[in-house]
Amino acid sequence: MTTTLTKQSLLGRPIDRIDGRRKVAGAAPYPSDFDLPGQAHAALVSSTIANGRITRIDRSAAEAAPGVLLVLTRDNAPAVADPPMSNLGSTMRWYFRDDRILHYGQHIGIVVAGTRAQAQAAARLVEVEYAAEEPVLDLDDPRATIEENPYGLDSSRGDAAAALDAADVTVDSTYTIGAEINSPMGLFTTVASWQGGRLVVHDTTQFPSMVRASLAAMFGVPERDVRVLIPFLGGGFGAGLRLWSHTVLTTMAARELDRPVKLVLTRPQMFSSTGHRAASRQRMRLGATQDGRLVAIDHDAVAANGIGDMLPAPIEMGTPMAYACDNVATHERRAHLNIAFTGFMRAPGSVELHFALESALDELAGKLGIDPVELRLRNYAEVHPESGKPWSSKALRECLTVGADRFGWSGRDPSPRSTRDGDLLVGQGMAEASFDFYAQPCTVRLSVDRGGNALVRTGATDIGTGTYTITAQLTADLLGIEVDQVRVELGDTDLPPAPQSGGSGLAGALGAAVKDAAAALGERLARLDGRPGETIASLLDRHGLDELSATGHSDLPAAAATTDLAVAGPFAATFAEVGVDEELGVVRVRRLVSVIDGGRLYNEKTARSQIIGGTVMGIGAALLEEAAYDPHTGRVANGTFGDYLMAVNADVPDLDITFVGGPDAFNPVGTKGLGEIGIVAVAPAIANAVHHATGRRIRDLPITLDKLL
Ligand code: MCN
Ligand code: MOS
Repeated sequence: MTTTLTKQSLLGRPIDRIDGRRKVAGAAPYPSDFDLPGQAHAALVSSTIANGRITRIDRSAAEAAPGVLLVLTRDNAPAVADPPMSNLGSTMRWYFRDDRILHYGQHIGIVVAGTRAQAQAAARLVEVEYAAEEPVLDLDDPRATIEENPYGLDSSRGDAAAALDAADVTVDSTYTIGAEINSPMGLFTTVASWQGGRLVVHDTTQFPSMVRASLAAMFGVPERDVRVLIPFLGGGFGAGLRLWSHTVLTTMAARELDRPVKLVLTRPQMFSSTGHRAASRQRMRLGATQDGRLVAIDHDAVAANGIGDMLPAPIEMGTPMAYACDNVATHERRAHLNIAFTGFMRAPGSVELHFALESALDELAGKLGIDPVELRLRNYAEVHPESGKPWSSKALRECLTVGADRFGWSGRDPSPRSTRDGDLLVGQGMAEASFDFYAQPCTVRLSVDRGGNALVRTGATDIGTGTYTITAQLTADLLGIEVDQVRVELGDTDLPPAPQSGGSGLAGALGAAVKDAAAALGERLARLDGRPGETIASLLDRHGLDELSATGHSDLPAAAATTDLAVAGPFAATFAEVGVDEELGVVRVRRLVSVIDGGRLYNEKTARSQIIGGTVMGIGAALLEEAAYDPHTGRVANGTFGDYLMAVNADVPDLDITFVGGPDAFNPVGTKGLGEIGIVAVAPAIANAVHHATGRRIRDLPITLDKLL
């Protein structure tokens, strides 16, 4: 195409975020920043029991309270249709469908008033009577409804049972993880207004097209009459991948009142309204030969789910692909409990699997007397272990070797309790990880104008990952212009249809669509007979054209179905050093090295930020994060930022992050997802380091001090 090809590639360069200045100046509007003329404010009424039925609701005191405009409960709410299943396989269970209470904090009603304080005060005046039953909160509770093989992903190759029996050495361990709550900084917000039959919603979501489709179906309006806006999002970490009931209630209230309504969840409400990583228990059985060849993996997993809820976050999915092993069996179950509906939380399933698998491998390495890195290399899956196809890219070996080198792994004395630093026991552990990413079809519109500037538009959102920046960077690279000549518009479902920012899939899907658009535009420009080295601006100018546009599309799932490659996700190896104070049981992470294969990088800086963020979350998962349920009410008893502990700066050492690997052969831009892989190997690396330090194997996350005393 007719562009200047002399410049160096812009792709991969660590440029600053193009929206950075707006963000730090407070000029980037998050959902809670939107206020509409004439807007009223809403507050939720939530259940104070976790199991039972509503026997009576009395709205009268709330309705009589100052400033109250509307109180909606299931007694007076209009009927809505069920929402469709999203392409991530989840759907919302509409609470008002019946009088059942399924979990603590379930939304029972919405109160709308002139001010937020009035609405919140009145919400407390709604009287609710219940016929309460004891909640079922525990995975082991015999009253829990158990679903076998809920995703149809139970798998078997070879004969794992026979291979386990015949193995020289075996490990048989059970690992548990407590419930973890996605806790983005931005409180989830909905501002809904009906404008002449058309619904306009500012909503905290990672998946605007899904919210549009769901609200259209529920309220019986065509999709084109629903517009979802989310130009900036204050974090989601998966919480924004489902439609939640507060969005529906706010939309309903706005329609009933014919007035814009704004709802901002409170922090405690975030602990029961926007999903979480379900508690899980896994039994991992490994069999190996004396020289460290894996002959059997048997993986049994059970995870919690809400009652009547369906969320596909399978734990067993990555197990058969992890290592070259002839005999692998996986089984999964789902236990339906009186807990708030679960959601996706950064690397759902994969975090759980790798904690169990990588801890078990560490146990195996100890039994065999083989170095943990060497054990993984001996069982390296050179090709896809199930299909035998070559990977589209896999630099996991480099992750392991480069990581070991940077960490100084070879100097490690393998025996536990071998190293001290003053009062501390020092330990070093490692783990590897893989992750499947979910790119969905994406469409973009690309225009160039006579000034040589480009405009890229698509309905996806930027949840803090850098989508604006990498889109501008790729476009500039493809068109041979500067990054500041590209404007990017996102976060509006009136723009071309786009998938979720989730499943580490957006960058790949969007990039492929931009590349397609640039190629289409290139063809149109080529027909204008460019002169060698001529810029787009001059070409358009010479032909008296104001602008030229093209649409680009990507459908990576369709491409994956026909490729001869095994489409690989990203890979990682993490090495951790911890110091453990044995008298206090306190674990501190002293050093952490992660090496990542994310294929080709869009932007070395935003990519690194992704891995830093994932690593910090991983430290939280390893040592701090857990929702504690009150056994009688089912309430998350630590549902505030004071009580629910997450990793903060003081918990995080300097992080050493390196990228390895080259362009992926499947994705047209050569990239793989990066948003989730950073978390996956962190908790097992830390748990393995704690074992190396103390000789104690903690198989239950988080590793709180009571478990080490
Ligand atoms: N990137 C890159 N090179 C690649 C791939 C990605 O430079 N080869 C960088 C880009 O800056 C890109 C980002 O990584 O914008 C993430 O890309 P991708 O892996 O495709 O993930 P998505 O765009 O689909 O983002 C979702 C992902 C997920 S699933 C969770 S969970 C998560 C995450 O992103 N939640 C986040 N990172 C988050 N970061 C922030 N700030 N907030 C969240 O809520
Ligand atoms: Mo990520 S849990 O897929 O938003």
